Amino acid sequence: MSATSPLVAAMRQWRHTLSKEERWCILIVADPDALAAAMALKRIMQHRVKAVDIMRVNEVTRPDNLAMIRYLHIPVKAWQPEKAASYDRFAVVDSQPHHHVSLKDIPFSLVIDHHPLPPEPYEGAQLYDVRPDVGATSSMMTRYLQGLRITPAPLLATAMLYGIRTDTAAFERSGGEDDFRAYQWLSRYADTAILRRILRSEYLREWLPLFSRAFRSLVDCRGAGAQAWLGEVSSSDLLVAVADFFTRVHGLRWIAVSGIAAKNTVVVIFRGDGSRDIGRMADACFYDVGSAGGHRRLARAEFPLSAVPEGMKPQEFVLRRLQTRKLRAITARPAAPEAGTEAAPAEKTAAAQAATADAASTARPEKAADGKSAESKPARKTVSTRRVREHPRRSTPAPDSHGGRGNADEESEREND
Ligand SMILES: [Mn+2]
Repeated sequence: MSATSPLVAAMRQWRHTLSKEERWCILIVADPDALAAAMALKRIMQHRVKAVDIMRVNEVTRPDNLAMIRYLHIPVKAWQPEKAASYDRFAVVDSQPHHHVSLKDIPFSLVIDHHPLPPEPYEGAQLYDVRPDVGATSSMMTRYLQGLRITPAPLLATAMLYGIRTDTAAFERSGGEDDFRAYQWLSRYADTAILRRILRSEYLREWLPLFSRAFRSLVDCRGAGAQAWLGEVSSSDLLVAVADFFTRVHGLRWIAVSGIAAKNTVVVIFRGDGSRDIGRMADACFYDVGSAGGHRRLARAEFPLSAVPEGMKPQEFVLRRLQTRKLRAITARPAAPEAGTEAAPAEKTAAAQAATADAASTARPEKAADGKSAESKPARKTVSTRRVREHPRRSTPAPDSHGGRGNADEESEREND
């Protein structure tokens, strides 16, 4: 209590300066934490100003975030810079002015955030609270609500709970005492049925035909595994969403979901239960045609469509390799006598990073440690006559991290912060 009391005092003081004449705009880079923090700030300002609008400077496309806005009735609108003149004052939460081009030149009166401090101090804000040691801005806002003796309504409490949950990956990735206590307190007021509904909003309606393709094409592979072919997809994220779905099927030890993503590239997304090293399997199946690798439970391979022999369908090519390839020895291979302990670090790195990025969209992201350690090793050229490409393709990381989280939309940049 005492540790944050000066902050609460500052907030109280700031609240006294609010004027009924002023129209406020809260700008956010929309993700669950930002949306929740904006709702909380709006609640704190309620009845003390003429109007408060919440505006987002990015698009929202993730199904769970769309569900959050919809079920919690969050009044967020797209920011239109030409309307800036209709506001007297601006606030930003869960971001700082230097984070986004649309925020850069706006004179903010209030900044509350938990991302790292800016390179140069921000001048001009009446209330400035940036604490990188906190797991979520929603946790900071919870402390303010408590200090101001505001009991959050169920929808606000649910939003903040979801904000904390998302930013900390349910306390698996980050989150300290402040976040934990905030979470406990908010839980008393939140609507758990709505929270569950949001958590379960993993798919968009327009993705359903892909699932139908996945079920129709599903074939068993090497005993307890399976593969599904989705054909052309607009983004490899969709392959990730479908592959993640299959991890819920008990008895399926691993799944490979593949399709043709942009630019004639075949992408194979692997998910496993950990009973076998799926990263090594991805490597074994596709190392010689593109980039392939990952971790024990997550992996990814990418190769150009041109690597598929003439007269063979890409799905046959993928299946044949999945069924017949043997794992490569982890120790030195004849073609590369200087080999370290890992096979083909260069390829592994790109694919492992991509696999890690994919994982950001799942509830339990794997650590990036493997990818990083591979990165630190010198890249070794693989001598192979079958190689199509000398250099591993850098696959685009999946946008969805809540944090982490796809960047055509809100998550793309920061979903996982
Ligand atoms: Mn945040």
